[in-house]
Amino acid sequence: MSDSTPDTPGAPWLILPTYDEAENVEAMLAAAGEVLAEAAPEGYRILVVDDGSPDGTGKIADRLASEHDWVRVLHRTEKNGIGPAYLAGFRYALDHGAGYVFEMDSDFSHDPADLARLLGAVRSGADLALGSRYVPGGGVTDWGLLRRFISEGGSTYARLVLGLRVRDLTGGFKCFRREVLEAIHFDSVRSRGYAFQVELTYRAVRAGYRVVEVPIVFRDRERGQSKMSWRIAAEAMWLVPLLRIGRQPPSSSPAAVDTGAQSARDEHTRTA
Ligand SMILES: Nc1nc2c(ncn2[C@@H]2O[C@H](COP(=O)(O)OP(=O)(O)OP(=O)(O)O)[C@@H](O)[C@H]2O)c(=O)[nH]1
Ligand SMILES: [Mg+2]
Repeated sequence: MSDSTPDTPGAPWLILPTYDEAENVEAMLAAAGEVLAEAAPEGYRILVVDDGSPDGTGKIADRLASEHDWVRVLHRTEKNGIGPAYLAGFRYALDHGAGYVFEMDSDFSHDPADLARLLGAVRSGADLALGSRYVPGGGVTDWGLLRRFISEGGSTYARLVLGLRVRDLTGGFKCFRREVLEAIHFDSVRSRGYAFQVELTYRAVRAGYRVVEVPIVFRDRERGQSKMSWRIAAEAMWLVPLLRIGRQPPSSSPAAVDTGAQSARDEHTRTA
């Protein structure tokens, strides 16, 4: 592994959680690496966080890390949910000087080309840019009615319960400015699945950070197995109201809050 290569302070780090993504991981790294090389020529890193995938995803990632100095791998011993995997990845990236941190699925549901637009939104003033399916210009392809209902219904439910104006709360394609993650107490984050995405965005808004939605089109995975389950959806149902009643550390600095659902293309800014 090329851990010896110094990390550029302030660089963007993309965290890719993987569980049984042997069919996707190499192409994913190549595609995302190409986009980041252009968007951040001064330096970038991609960190694969693998939970001991039985299909050998971690070994493929290790080989890629030995070939490219911008690839890093964090191995965890057991499948523990996407939330804990991301938190471990965030910690690693912050410890290595990341200035921006991305979340993205490793199954091509999120288009790596959109990394550039998310980074652009944060560089031009957002604290957290969300890839959003539910603002004009965004959407989903390939989904049946039931899956649409669960996703959009879940976002609407969380939006109403939490009193936010963000349209896509359950999506997992994001770019954080470093400071946003530093303000979140990782130890007190309890959710693992979709609720994890809701919880992080909620905390960012509560802490006074500016959240912007960038339209994206979400595609179904073509390779590998889905890990979405009813248990993950059910977790979101009961955890979201708990977030609202404040069983978490209070936000630190209530600055000007922009909770407005907004596409990066919109010129105007709505403030709460
Ligand atoms: N490290 C780690 N990664 C996970 C875990 N669960 C899911 N992932 C990864 O997180 C990303 C999103 O998970 P998906 O399986 O695509 O789940 P989903 O997006 O909810 O479901 P589909 O889109 O239907 O496939 C993928 O890159 C997975 O490999 C986990 O427990 N640990
Ligand atoms: Mg997926």
